[in-house]
Amino acid sequence: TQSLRETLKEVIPRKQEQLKKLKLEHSQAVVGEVKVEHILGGMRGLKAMLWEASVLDPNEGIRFHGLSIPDCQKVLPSAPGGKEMTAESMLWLLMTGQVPTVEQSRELSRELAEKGDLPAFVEELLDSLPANLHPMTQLGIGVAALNRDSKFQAAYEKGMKKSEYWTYTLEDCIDLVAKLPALAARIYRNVYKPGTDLAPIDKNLDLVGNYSNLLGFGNNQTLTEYLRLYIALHGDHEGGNASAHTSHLVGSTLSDPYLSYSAALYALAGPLHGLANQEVLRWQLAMQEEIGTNVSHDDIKAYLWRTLKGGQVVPGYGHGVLRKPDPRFIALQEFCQSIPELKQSSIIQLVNKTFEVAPDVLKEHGKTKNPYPNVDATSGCVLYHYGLTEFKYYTVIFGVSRALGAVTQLVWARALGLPIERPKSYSMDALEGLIKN
Ligand code: CMX
Repeated sequence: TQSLRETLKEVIPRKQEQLKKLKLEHSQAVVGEVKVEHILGGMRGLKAMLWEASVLDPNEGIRFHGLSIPDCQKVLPSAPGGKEMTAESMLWLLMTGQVPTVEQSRELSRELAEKGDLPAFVEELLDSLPANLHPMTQLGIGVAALNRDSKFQAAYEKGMKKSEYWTYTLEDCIDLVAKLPALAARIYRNVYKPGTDLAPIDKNLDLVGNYSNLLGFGNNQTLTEYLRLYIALHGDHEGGNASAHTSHLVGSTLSDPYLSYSAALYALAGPLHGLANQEVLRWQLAMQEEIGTNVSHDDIKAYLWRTLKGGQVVPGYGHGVLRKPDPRFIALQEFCQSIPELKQSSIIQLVNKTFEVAPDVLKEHGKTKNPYPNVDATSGCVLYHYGLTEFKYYTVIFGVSRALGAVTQLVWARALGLPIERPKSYSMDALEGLIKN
């Protein structure tokens, strides 16, 4: 059976050829235009990045190498005894464009588990951080510190060839993904369960199985399966979103994967991006507290208007690219509907009811280009239902997941020899000058 490295060695030359041909034959082809609205509007919709693993369609949502979420749910291997796709199956698909066999996916699980322990100095560093430092800040610190052992950086210092960049990058990326559960779980323990023991990493478990175990939820199979689905689904969302783009930008300077992904985490930590899942729960719980559990559609409508009239955004709704309900939201909702206990949960019912009302209210409000829910509208509720109630921690789980896509692109960017990013900027005066000419 072919390993991940062997598969990549086969796939990469084909992609390198494809890039060569694109450069040679189509360098001057026009695929869009740059308008002032792009420069003033956060570059929304501007076609300006190469990103291999996934492409986001405004109506259909995300496709990973052409596979939709339901496709992935059908074909990607699950963990022993489970049904949901595993993080390593998704990682394999993102990296290679191929669906791994069960054996390949299990082998990758084993490698990740074997590399999962943290260096002692990183454990000590995390243990020294104050419990009131946001868990996302801690995660970024931990990930950056792992770069002491960067194989890419060490090889760069020795003077490796450009053609070898991707191999060392890949080793760092695998090490980084392997260590995320221990890192993220140690932060959870330190902040919320001080003094308790952390389980050792089980070499026979998949990445998320171990993560759930380390968090202290290993006995809850439903939550573990939910986490597998959640982490696979959040893995990649093409390249322009703030976290993926940050990792790509920093990586383009040949900073190693640890520094690149640490930077990405701080983009994910913003309330308009990954922090939204923490905000959704805070907002839904405040709604529950204000109007009770047995709420009517009219109650929710009134609450939504109070949020909007207060000048706030409705968290979990809207998107920079999507123009329909997020298929990741749908997949997580379907998971909830398939488990009777979750179907009965008051917080999950409230999320559902909000979904029945919010799009019309947002349409009437008339600002957002997308009045539908994104994945964050529901992702925290199952965690909350099963007792993972510390919602400041939720973005950390997103952070464990988003590494899958970010590290994939780091490997591809080095394999394809992509250059340092350096777009052109203008002052308003200079822009006015451009417009006049
Ligand atoms: N509630 C209220 N107003 C909203 C809104 C929402 N959920 N979503 C967008 N708008 C407003 C914007 O603030 C903007 O208002 P101004 O013109 O006053 O600045 C206007 O509608 C147009 O915005 P847009 O083009 O539709 O959306 P953007 O591409 O600028 O922003 C996003 C996208 C996600 C930041 C925005 O929809 C938002 O703030 N949503 C709530 C936060 C959220 O759920 N974020 C998570 C996104 C998924 C993720 O990255 O994890």
